Amino acid sequence: MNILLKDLALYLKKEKALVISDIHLGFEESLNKQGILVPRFQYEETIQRLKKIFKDLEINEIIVNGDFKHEFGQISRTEWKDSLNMIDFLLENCKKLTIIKGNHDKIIDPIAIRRNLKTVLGYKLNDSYICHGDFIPNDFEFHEAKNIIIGHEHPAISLRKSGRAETYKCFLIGKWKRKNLYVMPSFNLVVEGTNILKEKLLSPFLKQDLKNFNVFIVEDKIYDFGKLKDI
Ligand SMILES: [Mn+2]
Repeated sequence: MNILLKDLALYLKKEKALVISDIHLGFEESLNKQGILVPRFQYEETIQRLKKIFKDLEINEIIVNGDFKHEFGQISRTEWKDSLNMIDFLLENCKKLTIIKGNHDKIIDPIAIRRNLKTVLGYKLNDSYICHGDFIPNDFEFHEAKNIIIGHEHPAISLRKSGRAETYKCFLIGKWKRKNLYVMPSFNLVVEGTNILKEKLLSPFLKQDLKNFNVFIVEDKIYDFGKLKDI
């Protein structure tokens, strides 16, 4: 198996490529603006969590699979600072960095240009194609790929544990047409995500019966929870 689930990231062994998705930098600031008082730990916690992942792997390239930052319409001062610092940190840990545009990244280009990076809508690595998942691509490379890796959905699953419901970030792995589909959890450490057992899903890749999808919960390690229909 070439694809390894590593904490909230996905690692392509042969290519030594690490994929992370949906960091949503600036999320706490946007909550603050709506009057929700949360302290701001996101940037530092994201760096620490990434460091742990980097420690165990040999990484040639990193792919940020969309929604690098949160705000749609503007770049706040915190976002400028955090985004540039985060890009620099990622560049220190790989030889090549690719930023895929998500639906929250309408104005990521001014930030990327500062570091001479181009943004793309999809990225092919041998038989895997990485795209955000807010739309279904239609290019040759997408159709050729055997594995599709998406983010966007922020899958999480709510389970009862001694009477209380706890929500966990998770990977979903199943089929889309004849391809293998990998749905990654978000790297937004402020919130868990969308409870796939209850909430309506967004991605056009997931407008299908998901009962045969496998669920992998991310906790201190990755737990194989079997098929969604059995949970
Ligand atoms: Mn998204």
